[in-house]
Amino acid sequence: MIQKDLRQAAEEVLRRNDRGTFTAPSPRQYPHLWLWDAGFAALGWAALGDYERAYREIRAALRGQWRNGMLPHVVFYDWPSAYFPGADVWRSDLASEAPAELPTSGITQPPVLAFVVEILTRYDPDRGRAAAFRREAFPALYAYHRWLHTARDPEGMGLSVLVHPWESGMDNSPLWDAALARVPVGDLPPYRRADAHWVPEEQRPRSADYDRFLALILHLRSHRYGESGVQTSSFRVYDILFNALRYRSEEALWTMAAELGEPTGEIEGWLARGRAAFQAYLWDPARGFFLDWDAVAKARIPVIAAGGFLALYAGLATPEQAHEMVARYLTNPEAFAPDGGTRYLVPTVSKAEPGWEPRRYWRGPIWINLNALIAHGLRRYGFVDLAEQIRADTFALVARSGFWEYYDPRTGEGLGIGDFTWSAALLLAWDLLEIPETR
Ligand code: 9WN
Repeated sequence: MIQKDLRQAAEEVLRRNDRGTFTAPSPRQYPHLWLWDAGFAALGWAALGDYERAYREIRAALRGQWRNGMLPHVVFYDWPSAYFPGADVWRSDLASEAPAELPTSGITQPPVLAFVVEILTRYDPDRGRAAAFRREAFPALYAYHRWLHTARDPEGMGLSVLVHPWESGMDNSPLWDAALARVPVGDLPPYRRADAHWVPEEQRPRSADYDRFLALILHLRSHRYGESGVQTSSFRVYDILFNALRYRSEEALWTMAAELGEPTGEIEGWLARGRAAFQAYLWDPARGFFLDWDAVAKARIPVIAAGGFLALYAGLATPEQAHEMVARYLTNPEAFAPDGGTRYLVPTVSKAEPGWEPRRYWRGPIWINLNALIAHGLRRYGFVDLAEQIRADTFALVARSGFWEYYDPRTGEGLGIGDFTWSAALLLAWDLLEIPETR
């Protein structure tokens, strides 16, 4: 149960960030629609009982869909703004597949929408409305996943490749350090970051990262966001978090297809290939952990990051693998567990990583979306007490500091931007993320 005052405070954040059509992750720092944020926001609205508003959030995300099926990571509602890189940098109008009237980015983000829609329509007490919304959203979700398996699986791996760190949602994770170092920066046009206006610079990515973020956009843009840009990108990785959420979404897509009387065969093929790929390419037996794969270096990325635990949320680890990951890393004070220095679960990166920085964005701090997904994954494998500890830590962080974008795992101090939408939404919707089989 969530305390009444926390619930009220979370609701206030959602209402303040509500722009009508969509919920801004933060009206100051991120004034447009972001793809996975929209999924989490929709869950928050549902937890408040406002399913109409939740469906409107999903519709707003789907309205940005490209004709090839891609769901862009930003839909520039309320453009212009001070956000960098804005619609004028992305120039989706150069791509023939982009929506004509609505500027968007040209890359995607973790595919959460299909499982979010399945959850929303499972809990909506108005069964007629739920069935109608499933029917409405299904074709767009299906087209998106087909794109993830075609345009984004050029090597036939059974996994989707990412061509920009922003597609992972974990922008400057140490996971990307080596791969980003190889990205040629070339002659960049002069630009001004807007992200360090509201947030101290030392909590954000470094300038060298931003140069590469921009260089990668300009590369993809010069290919009009077509497949040739994907194939020639100097940054190509297969990420656990992204592909685990894709798998979880495809399970949900399968459930919805079966109920709607749609064919399920293609989805079953996606699931089988995804499951096999996790074992064939991503499990590292020596380290006892799932590791990302760098398609340019043709090697595993030897960084232990919290995203690895999302294999549990998707049910993609064997029970033995789950036990090894938990014993060697999650409950190990030298890796993720509290050690006196850190006091809360789950830092984004193992403390043993040389790239660990407890206050800088995706390099160490705690994020509430990862905590919620990790906790429900642990429940799926029977680690009920550990799941409860993560839940208690997360609620303690919010009770101590409020709804921040991320938190210092040593002190619990809130970092990044305040009144952050998904931190509020997922506190409300924590239980909605539960995997049906673990109930
Ligand atoms: C770039 C909106 C987004 C989140 C990402 C987070 C951050 C953007 C940025 O904010 O990324 O997409 O400008 O830093 O890393 O996960 O979706 O909240």
